[in-house]
Amino acid sequence: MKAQIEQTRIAIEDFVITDATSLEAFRIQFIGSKGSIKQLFGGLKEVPNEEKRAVGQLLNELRQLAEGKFESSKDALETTESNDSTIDVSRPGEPIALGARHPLSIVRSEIISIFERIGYTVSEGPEIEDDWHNFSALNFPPEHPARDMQDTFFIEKGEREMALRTHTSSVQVRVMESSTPPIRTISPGRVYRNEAISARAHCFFHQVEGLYIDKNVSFADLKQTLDYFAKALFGEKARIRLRPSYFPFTEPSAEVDVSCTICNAKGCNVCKHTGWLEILGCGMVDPNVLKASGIDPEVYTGFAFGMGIERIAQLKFKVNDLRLYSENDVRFLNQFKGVNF
Ligand code: 2NM
Repeated sequence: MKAQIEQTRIAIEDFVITDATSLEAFRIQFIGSKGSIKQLFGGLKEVPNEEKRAVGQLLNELRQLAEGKFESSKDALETTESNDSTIDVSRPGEPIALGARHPLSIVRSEIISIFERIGYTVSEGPEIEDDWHNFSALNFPPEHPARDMQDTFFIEKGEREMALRTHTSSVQVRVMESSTPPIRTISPGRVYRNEAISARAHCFFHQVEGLYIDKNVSFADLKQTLDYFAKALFGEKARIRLRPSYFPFTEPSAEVDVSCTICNAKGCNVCKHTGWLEILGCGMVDPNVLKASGIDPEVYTGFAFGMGIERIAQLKFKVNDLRLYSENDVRFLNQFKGVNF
């Protein structure tokens, strides 16, 4: 009996199962109701009483061996079968929902690309600034209203008082301090103002400011640059006009309007029947600003300009509420699917 059990054990181990047919043959030969294990169990009654216990245990182990081999072979066959026959590789995939770029990102990329074409680099700086880079170096007098708590978010940072930058001109101060002219750079970035949130104002928005410093840079260079920019952004038909203005960091200063692209300057709701849309501020960098950053105003001159990305995006995409830019409502964002820059 023990010899028969041993033979069967070897036969089980040597049996090669490669497919469903050999699996079934294995089951019939060893596990089935007429299989060899059943027969061996049948012979148990012939075994002398004092050996029954030991032989019974050997038979149980034999059955476990056969059943274990059967189950694991069956599992292995099922996974290989599904690998090579149940997956239809020609079936079309499930569509993946595509996102859209944010309108402010689209417009920022477009503005950067327009200025990169005429040799401007992109510079970035910290959003938490000191008084020097945000105000003093930019010729803001100590009592200027922008330095008021009502207009600027101030932060205690250790011993020093810091502020959330109110414009990216602070980045340009850092560029002027750390390099020598010629300088041609734009600084896109987020800026903060202490304002109540409404359709027309937000406590943060996005700017691109530009700076060009070299020998003999003139106001005419500024006008040509802005004319090129307006035509590149709004189309060849766009024209610009400059109105005198005031900024602490430029002298003279101007505000720039572009001819209304919506009504072709004929007059509509968006341009309030003026035919013109305000898009940016600019001017010749004040000699005090150059001096503060270590650039000699007797040798160099420069121009600077600044614009709000929200404002440009509003004109390009007819967005009528500033809050839409930061609410992340997918019904708003999905409208920019496929709009590329
Ligand atoms: C504006 C308008 C006019 C400006 C000035 C400077 C700097 F750093 F050179 F002084 N950067 N940007 C500037 C000038 C910004 O935004 C409406």
